[in-house]
Amino acid sequence: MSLQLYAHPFSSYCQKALIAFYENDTPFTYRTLEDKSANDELATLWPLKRFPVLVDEGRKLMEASIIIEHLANAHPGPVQLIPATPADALQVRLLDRFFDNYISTPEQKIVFDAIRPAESRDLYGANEARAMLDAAYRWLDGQLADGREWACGTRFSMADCAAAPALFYADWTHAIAPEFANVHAYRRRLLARPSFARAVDEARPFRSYFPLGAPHRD
Ligand SMILES: N[C@@H](CCC(=O)N[C@@H](CS)C(=O)NCC(=O)O)C(=O)O
Repeated sequence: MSLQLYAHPFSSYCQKALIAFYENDTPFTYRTLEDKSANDELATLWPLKRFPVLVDEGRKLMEASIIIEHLANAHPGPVQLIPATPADALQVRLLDRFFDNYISTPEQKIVFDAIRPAESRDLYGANEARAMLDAAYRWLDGQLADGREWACGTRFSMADCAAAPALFYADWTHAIAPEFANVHAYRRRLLARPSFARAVDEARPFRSYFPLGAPHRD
């Protein structure tokens, strides 16, 4: 039985997992959540109804990072997204948490706040999220100042899978200030990586879904 990935092309966390599949040309069946049947199955598989979800021979794997770790363990390919050395793997997992918790989470907070009814908006929380993004951009810019190509050095890793869609949508939502030139350059490198370029292309037909209005650029 093939790997079944329940995912939507426009979802940032799905893109994070898809990058891992594309990096290693790992075959899978794409259960796109554009289809009602896949949506109905997802609700049964994972009552929290968050995606992506992977099913591998009946085993359910939720959370994009867990899916990537599972691929590395059970379906390894030539691109090793989790380093073999424990200390290096820990650094990758730290940066993976950074992109999820301090870039994607505040980015989604701003987007979800904007689509609430006006009387239920949380201006204080949205402003906190913007401040978190600015602090995260600044920290990341400092990390990248040593000229490293990818989040953890010379090798593309799970941290970059997390970074690519996180920075893509975060810049649309709360622009990365021009002063953070290292972050802008890193975002451009991520966009040029074939695995992420493919995910971005697959998501193009769905740009009208972006609640704040997608800009006319990547
Ligand atoms: N922590 C989860 C987050 C997954 C997540 O939030 N996915 C979004 C799409 S990017 C989702 O399921 N949204 C559906 C909803 O909010 O109802 C992960 O790392 O996979």
